[in-house]
Amino acid sequence: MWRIRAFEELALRGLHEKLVLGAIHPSIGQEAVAAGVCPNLDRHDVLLSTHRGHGHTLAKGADPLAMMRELFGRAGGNCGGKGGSMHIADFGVGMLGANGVVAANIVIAAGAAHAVKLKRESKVVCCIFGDGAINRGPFLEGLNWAKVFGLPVLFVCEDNGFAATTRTRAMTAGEGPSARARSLGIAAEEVDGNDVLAVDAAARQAIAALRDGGGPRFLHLHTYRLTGHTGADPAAYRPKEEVEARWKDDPISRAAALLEAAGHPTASLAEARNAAYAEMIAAYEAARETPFPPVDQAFADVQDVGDPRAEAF
Ligand SMILES: Cc1ncc(C[n+]2csc(CCOP(=O)(O)OP(=O)(O)O)c2C)c(N)n1
Ligand SMILES: [Mg+2]
Repeated sequence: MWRIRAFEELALRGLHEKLVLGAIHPSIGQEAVAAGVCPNLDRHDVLLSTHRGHGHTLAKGADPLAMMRELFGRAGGNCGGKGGSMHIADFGVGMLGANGVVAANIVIAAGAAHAVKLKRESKVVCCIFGDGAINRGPFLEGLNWAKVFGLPVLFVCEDNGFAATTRTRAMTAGEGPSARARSLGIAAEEVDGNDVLAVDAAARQAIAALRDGGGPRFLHLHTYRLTGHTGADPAAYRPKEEVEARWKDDPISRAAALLEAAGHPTASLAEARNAAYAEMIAAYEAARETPFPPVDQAFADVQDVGDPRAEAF
């Protein structure tokens, strides 16, 4: 969680210093979701993420330097510096992609899991999406498909209470994410998403059930976005007091308190924090010094459609 927090604080610094090209969506306050879910996946398991995907991607094992280069549009970024924050993919660690289209990753996850089934592979697929995504059509399509074909997908609803500037509750009919999953016969569990141990336990159990061939599972994790929707959003649509109160529920402080209560030395917690910041500061500085991709590579790898001029007619 410290590594994710440090990466995103550095990414925000990069935004303010105009090093980041495009928008970034920080997950500060939501780190227990990434850290609780993703380490339960093996390297070859598949992960699908959202526009708010830095934490998920890091926790799946992606290289922070490649990610920082991607945010800065530099050569050596995960996608050659051409995707940016919302399109980071790293197939080497099973990270199939962040996604700027809300809910699109849900149907892609169903497709990836169907491929796993057809090829008789042992992988599982994990799809993390926001609470806003459950109000788009692909949510129903993806869950229905996964259930009908008994596919190994863990659907994780990372519920931070907001869809951009809107409180999701006000836009959601019925009982919400878990109830919708259960209505399709998918086993669903609701967990405090700021309690990293609870998330870890629920994810471990659900993933074990997937590996046993039990079909899709659903986790509804309650958390809170402590920053604005994007790095540039002052979040004026919610009272300052609400955010201040939520800082008291910061998942990192909570985990640190648990560790200290269990007798873990405070000094070693500080060491872990310092190591995380040192790693991410080094990534930031190295990315800043990395050249942009060469101009003659501008269109390489951008779209795999053969030659559109020849094929259009
Ligand atoms: C199909 C689509 N509609 C609208 C948007 C604009 N948009 C970007 S993020 C977002 C809110 C998503 O909320 P949620 O799924 O809860 O994710 P969160 O931002 O809270 O992590 C919206 C509406 C989009 N990217 N894609
Ligand atoms: Mg949300």
